[in-house]
Amino acid sequence: RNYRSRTECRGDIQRLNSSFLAIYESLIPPEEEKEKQKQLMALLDKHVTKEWPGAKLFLYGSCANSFGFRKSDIDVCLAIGDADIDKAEILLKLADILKSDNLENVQALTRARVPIVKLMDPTTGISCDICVNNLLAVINTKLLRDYSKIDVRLRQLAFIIKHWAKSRGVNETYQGTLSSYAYVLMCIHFLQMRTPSILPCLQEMEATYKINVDNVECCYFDQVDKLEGFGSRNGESIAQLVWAFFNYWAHSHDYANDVISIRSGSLVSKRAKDWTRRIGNDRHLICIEDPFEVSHDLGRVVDKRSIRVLREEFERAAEIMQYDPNPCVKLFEPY
Ligand code: 3AT
Ligand code: MG
Repeated sequence: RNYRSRTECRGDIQRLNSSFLAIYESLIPPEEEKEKQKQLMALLDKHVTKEWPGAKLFLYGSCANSFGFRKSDIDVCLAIGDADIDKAEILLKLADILKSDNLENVQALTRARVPIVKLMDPTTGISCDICVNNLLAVINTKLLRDYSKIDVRLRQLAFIIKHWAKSRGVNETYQGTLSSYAYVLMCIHFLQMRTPSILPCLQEMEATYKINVDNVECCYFDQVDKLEGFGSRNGESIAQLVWAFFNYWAHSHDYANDVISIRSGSLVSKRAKDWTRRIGNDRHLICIEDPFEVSHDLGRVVDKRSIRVLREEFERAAEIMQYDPNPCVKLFEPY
């Protein structure tokens, strides 16, 4: 096999656009789902503000960042002003309150990495995880949503990549592969790096949004409606981008030296971040910098075994995109 980066894409690539767009369309959640989410949020809000009058609930993750598929669970963050609270205590109390309402499978998981209350609402059929004071996730959700408004190709690409990752079993952090959040960051970075670029770097522009959360300064240009047409100098289609994305991660990315960074809109070196060696469980075999918690590598879940699985999957996908007469079947074949 030829492991070198291919610069020549197959000649009939444009023929594949309609299949990718059809897959994208089929995964978009219908409007009714938004209504049901609001209904459940209103119910939760009623209980929460009764017990903690100053508290607020925020949606975060895929139900709010615009990268969610239909029938997804929702992620909710309970923001209680006080930083010194005992999260476990709050979650146990919250679970008690919610059990008394018509909600099912209410459980407090206080020892999880991110402690949560889980529940299912039989009225809307929606399952939901509620965490406490995870405000950085609320802010990174807004950043992702803002990026998605600039050029529709981001949402299309990220849907295809997430769908591929879920089909191929490489979207499982507990098995050492990557989170959906990490895949979306990879897509944003990839579109920032096209020539001409399809996405700008919002954190390098004049900040119109500034907030300090957990001692992290989060600021970026969020007036994205002013950036309409930003990517229009680049005419690449979704099929070309999917091809190039897999080709990049299969054959061009320098895993030994580079960190992808949407914060800077470029690659940064592992050496500059001191991510060249294993520290504790952080091996840094594929490096994806969090846009706000910059010491945080989203690739840290990846180990010696799973990096091979991931790279083989990128290579398989690149191969299919280059040669398969009907890539949309093979690409998403269950593993
Ligand atoms: P699914 O559609 O549920 O697969 P998602 O967008 O909800 O995808 P995740 O389940 O990976 O994504 O994570 C939920 C949110 O939590 C997304 C992001 O706002 C936040 N998040 C996840 N992992 C991290 C992380 N390692 N650091 C900071 N924020 C994170
Ligand atoms: Mg989620």
